[in-house]
Amino acid sequence: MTGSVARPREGRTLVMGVVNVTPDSFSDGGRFLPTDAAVAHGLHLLAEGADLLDIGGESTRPGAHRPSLDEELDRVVPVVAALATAAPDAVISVDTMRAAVAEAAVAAGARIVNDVSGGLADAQMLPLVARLGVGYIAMHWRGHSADMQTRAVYAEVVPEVCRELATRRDAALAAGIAPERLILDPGLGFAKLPEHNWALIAHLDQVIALGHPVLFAASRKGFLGKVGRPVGADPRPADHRDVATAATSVLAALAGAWAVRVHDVRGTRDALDVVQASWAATGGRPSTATPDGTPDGAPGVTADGTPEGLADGTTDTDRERLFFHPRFFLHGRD
Ligand code: PMM
Repeated sequence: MTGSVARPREGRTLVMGVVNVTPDSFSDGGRFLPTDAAVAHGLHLLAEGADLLDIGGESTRPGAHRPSLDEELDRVVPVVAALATAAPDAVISVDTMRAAVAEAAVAAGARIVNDVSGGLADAQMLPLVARLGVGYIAMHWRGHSADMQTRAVYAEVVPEVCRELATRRDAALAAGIAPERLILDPGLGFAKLPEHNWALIAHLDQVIALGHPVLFAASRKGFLGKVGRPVGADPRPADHRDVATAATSVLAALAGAWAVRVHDVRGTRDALDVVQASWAATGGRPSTATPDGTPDGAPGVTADGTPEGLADGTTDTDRERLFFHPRFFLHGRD
């Protein structure tokens, strides 16, 4: 991070739990491919404190090949539908680059489309999301996973990623996606070498300065397997990277990230609770008042950091307002 420490103006950094319904994701491929296993895992992550669930049916690990549309639909839609029924309060995101999958998942209960291609993989995606009126996560991306690492070429990674992400932001807004429903993501590990990921982590404030909530997704990625290891040594295996992941989640929260996308929800919540507690010691959560001191009606958070209104009795509309309220997701520097 550069400059002073920043934090979300309201509330805490949210935790998005990963449910990969794939045979080949790098850290959990195959474990949650059966629908029942994926649904049970999603419910487990919610019980551990996930604020959102991200359901995906396509592995995007470097070198991965794409499933067919039908395969992806068959993996994702029954899981979204079952989770939306079993946990009607859960905020479900669908991790897909295909408009047809996004449309079916939203019909089944998803409220956010997480598109790692930022609208580049499917020309129908941005207009579809605009029409559906759901949340949209646009990630920095330079091409499909099969050969994306050949595109990890930057003169200056941070300004280049910010510039390319700003282009996707502008395309999303031009397609009619409401600005308060747009979330940006620097795309760690996608066409990026370890040094690129570290530069983006160190300068996450510049991504946040693009003016939208930022999703940070470092969980168990390869560069975390190499950190602290001697040159030439085997990297830590993916399921031994959760402590390193939690450390990056703390960095992201301090920088003002909106949410972190992680496999280990419980450990992440513990780590982010530490951030929350340290903020509490310096005066509690920031006020929801406007800069001139008048209340603006924006949602606040309860003492434990839960967004107000997420308790029983909250309507869909209220919840949408809480999760997408522009001020709730406005981040800035103190
Ligand atoms: N990374 C993966 C999958 N989906 N979505 C967003 N928005 N950002 C990411 O960095 C991202 C993603 C790959 O990780 P996984 O195989 O563990 O899900």
